[in-house]
Amino acid sequence: MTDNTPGKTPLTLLGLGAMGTALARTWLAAGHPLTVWNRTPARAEPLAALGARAAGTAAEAVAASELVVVCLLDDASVEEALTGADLTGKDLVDLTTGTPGQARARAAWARERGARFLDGGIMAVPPMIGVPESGGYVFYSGSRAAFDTHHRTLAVPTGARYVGEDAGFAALQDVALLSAMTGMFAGLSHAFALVREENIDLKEFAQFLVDWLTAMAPATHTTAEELTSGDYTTGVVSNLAMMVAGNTTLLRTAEEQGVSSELLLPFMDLMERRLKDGHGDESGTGVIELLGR
Ligand code: FVH
Repeated sequence: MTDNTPGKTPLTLLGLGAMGTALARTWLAAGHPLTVWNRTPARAEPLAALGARAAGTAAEAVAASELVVVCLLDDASVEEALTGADLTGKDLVDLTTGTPGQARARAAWARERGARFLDGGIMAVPPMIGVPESGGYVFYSGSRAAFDTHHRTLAVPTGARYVGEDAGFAALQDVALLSAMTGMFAGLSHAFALVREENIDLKEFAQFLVDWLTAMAPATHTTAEELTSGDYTTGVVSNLAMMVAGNTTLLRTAEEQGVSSELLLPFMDLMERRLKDGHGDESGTGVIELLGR
């Protein structure tokens, strides 16, 4: 059965950790016949009570459905779980977080075994699964035909965004977003460290932070436009020379507050290098030139 036939597509899910369990619950709630397998069998029991069929081995679980979803700890666990399973004619969807290189290698590995392959990068945490208004989604890349066949089933737990035939693109964009998030959390940590010892209402301050970051976020589009055009100097609102001068105030404030600047310094060092290279009239986009290949 495919998404083009009446009824609910049966599927198999390998991996019942926090994410796998959340996914499984939504497919069961939507009425999809679901076969599950987990290395530690006890984790399948609550799902079996909800109607899932618990397979004794991964190979048996794979044999049960044309659509096989894996959501395991890492790529090594995918290899381990699928060794010995017959993937001929299967559509393998790998929601395990990994690198673009791992996704491309896994795609080739699956194709050699007769399967179509989709890699998925989950942009959600388990409580967002099955909650459409949470804004969660999964990036998918790899076989367009497999995505088209199973789009409706894959979109049951959370949104589904297909980003290309290159199997590495989902992981690449997943990791790029997670990397941006890491920078955001670094900034938030520094900001809270600056104010937390003062008589400042941290909950009110949190709202100031959210409002400010929300107001700044659209600058992301300007960065994309500048990178696309290669022009970093036209219409610049805040130039690099001004920002580097402003960094002195950020660093002195950290010192006054007794807070380490270690989260800020690597980025500030790059800004200074770009300025020294003679690009003071640019926006901050030129810093990216110092990072890439
Ligand atoms: N949870 C989250 O917030 C994030 C959100 C974004 C996406 N990630 C990725 O999703 C993958 C699974 O994450 P998870 O939250 O389900 O992880 P755990 O709860 O730790 O469950 C791990 C499952 O993997 C099984 N497992 C581990 N090693 C092996 C192995 N060698 N062979 C077979 N299975 C293995 C483990 O089994 P068990 O410990 O219960 O026996 C769990 O089923 C992950 O890539 C996140 O980065 C989640």
